[in-house]
Amino acid sequence: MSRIIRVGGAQLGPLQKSEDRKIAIDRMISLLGQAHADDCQLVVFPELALTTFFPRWNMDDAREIDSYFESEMPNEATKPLFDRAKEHGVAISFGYAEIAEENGVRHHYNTSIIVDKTGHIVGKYRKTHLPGHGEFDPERAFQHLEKKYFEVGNTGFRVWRFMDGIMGMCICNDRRWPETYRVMGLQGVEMVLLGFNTPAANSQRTDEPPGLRNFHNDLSVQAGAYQNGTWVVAIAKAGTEDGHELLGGSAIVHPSGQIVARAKTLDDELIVADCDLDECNFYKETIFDFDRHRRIEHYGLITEQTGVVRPD
Ligand code: ING
Repeated sequence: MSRIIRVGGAQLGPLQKSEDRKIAIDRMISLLGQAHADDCQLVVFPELALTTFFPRWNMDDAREIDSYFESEMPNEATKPLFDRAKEHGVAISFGYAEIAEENGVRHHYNTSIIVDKTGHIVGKYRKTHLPGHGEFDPERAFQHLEKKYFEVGNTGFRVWRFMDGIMGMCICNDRRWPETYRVMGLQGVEMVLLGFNTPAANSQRTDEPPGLRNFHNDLSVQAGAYQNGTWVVAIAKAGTEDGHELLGGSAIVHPSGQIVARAKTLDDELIVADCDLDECNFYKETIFDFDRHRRIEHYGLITEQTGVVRPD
């Protein structure tokens, strides 16, 4: 038996600060059309797919900051994307900056959603691991102010029964933390959908060897896939935005940890793979049969302690 989903990874090239959402949506719809023509059933777009990666800019004006956020979804800008996906009968997932009103308080999250082929939002995830810093840092070659503009997500790492499998989401920096995948792995996840906007340079180590970021990107998603017996679909917004380069390297990773599809450019580019969810079973039933092999009596520090405590 097999449970094959043809997945399209819709990498986006750069979005300049001056380019509005319509440009992003038009390009997403074009990639969606390519995916539909290739019989994809699910299309995954990057983190913060609707705008430039604005955390690189130091802003203090609330209106300017909020101009990068969506206060409802779908909305006027994104409705064409929802409508076209429904027309094609294709499920989609994408990331955006979300303003959510909870108990009368407005919260700002780095969010991603899964939308089924009828246009209904079936899952929402809000980014847990916010990298970078919360205030302007003059020492850095460029800013990474996610801790300034976003709150830590309040959804946790959930999974959803979807398209005959179990799917989960994470966002960008989350992919570097093994806890991200393991919490979903403990819920039986078979495909993790994630988008990323990763600066190609290190703002704190300008002499970082070339290629190291690509290596860390692959290492993170391949390890997460293998160690939890799950597919991982990791899709970039790539290329140079207002002089700042973002990493490419979008990839679809098999539960074995092998990359089965990989973007070659730093532009809008569709990658496609037939992902058989039953390929997860061997790993979940043998080497990573958690119930048989894990020893939680020895893992206490992982949830009892946040930082490092060294021996005296
Ligand atoms: N971007 C980067 C990421 O985690 C980063 C930030 C890059 C942190 C490299 C550490 C090393 O891919 C986002 N948006 O999380």
